[in-house]
Amino acid sequence: TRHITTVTLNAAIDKTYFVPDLVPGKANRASRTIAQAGGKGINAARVAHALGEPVIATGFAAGLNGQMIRSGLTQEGIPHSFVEAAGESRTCLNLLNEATGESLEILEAGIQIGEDDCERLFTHVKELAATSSVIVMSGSIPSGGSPDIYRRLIEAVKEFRVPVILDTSGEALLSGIQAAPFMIKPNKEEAARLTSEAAKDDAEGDERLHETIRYLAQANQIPCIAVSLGEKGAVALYQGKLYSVSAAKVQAVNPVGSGDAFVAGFAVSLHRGYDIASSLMLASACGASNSLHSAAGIVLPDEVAALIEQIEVRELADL
Ligand code: TA6
Repeated sequence: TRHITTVTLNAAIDKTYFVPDLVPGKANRASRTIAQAGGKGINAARVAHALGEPVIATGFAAGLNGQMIRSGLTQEGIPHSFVEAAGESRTCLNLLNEATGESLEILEAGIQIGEDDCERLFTHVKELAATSSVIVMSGSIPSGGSPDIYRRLIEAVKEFRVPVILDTSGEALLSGIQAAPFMIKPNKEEAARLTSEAAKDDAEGDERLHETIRYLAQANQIPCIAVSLGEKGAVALYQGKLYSVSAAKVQAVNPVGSGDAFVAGFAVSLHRGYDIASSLMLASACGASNSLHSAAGIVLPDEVAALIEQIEVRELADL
């Protein structure tokens, strides 16, 4: 049977410090800490696994931290096969202010990777692509890695005709979309940044966002674009049709990783062959479920099922 593959180039040990009230310039004591394997693709793998679907997490892992990432995943029962690289995989900090619910993330740049590391990864991802239903590529590129690594990676797996979901930002996204992945999930600012002046007309608000998405899809031949709008849900374009998906109303405990969970919900939907409306609902529910848990990438299937009931997908009539 086929499996979902997640690629995390910049895997991390995610450390979450729960601080009763975070005060800059003071010694802040944590009431509790969590350390777990992280990075966007790994979080997505955790969600797909929680939903009961077969998944293999890959990417680069380096040094002792890399070993901790691997053994953490093994303990969680999440299959993995990372490519070893030199140095130490990074640590990412999430300082969660319990008084406000706000989180302050400090993300390290990550290991130095070279061309030979990339070649080894491409070879490995191609092996996994042969048996994959979906490939999720998420997160930043480790320092020193060439900005076109996602473009080349997507091109390397094209022959397998497996849908690729690319969830990254900045230069990495700009370059990655040139290889026309199946789906991207930029936020509003990112989507606007990707759009050339040509698409920026006088439209305001929602209309402007819809224009941006349409332009992005047409210019780059990306079949599915979901723009995340946080608490407002998401707007998605699929096969020329625009959809809005609402977000469930929840009291978030830790929002970090909700975007990764959204992507995972969509990947699981593709794996299961869901239609677009069901896919968007599952994605949105996974994002909400994630935010209800202390650690990133945690969703509960029953909770997800209950949250779906609150979520509405509407086809926007303006096309
Ligand atoms: O989305 C949350 C998260 O996946 C954290 O687990 C943390 O490791 C971070 O993002 C990494 O983001 P980056 O964009 O640097 O790959």
